[in-house]
Amino acid sequence: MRRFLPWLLLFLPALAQVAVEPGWVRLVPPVVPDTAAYLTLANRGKTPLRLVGAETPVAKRVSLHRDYQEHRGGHAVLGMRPLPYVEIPPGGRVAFRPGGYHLMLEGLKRPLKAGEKVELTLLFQGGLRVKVTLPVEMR
Ligand SMILES: [Cu+2]
Repeated sequence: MRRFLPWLLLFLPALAQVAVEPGWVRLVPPVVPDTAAYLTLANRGKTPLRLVGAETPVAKRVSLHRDYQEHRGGHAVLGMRPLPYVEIPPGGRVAFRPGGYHLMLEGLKRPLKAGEKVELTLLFQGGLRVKVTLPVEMR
């Protein structure tokens, strides 16, 4: 136990800084290789928090994306752009939801099933890793 103590002291302040509120992963048809995960991140600390990426055992890659809508020649164009990071200000919260930020699970290794739980490890600047489990839902 004693040898774990320095590790705990190092990471507890950071762990206490981030609060993850429940989210979900979108159920997609088996032929679709990518899907999106949504959740809300709250920063309880006094310094900005940057989400820089994520990992999951069910996909080859996870990217940070933001949906956008533009008007071009009278047409509404929908798309999404990759982001290098998402910053949560001190005392603030950022919701990942359809039409805004999402975590793109790219290259699913197998089709996901409704109701199954997907493990996601959130990677923050500075090396903090936070593991979350999100249900797959049809919405
Ligand atoms: Cu995306």
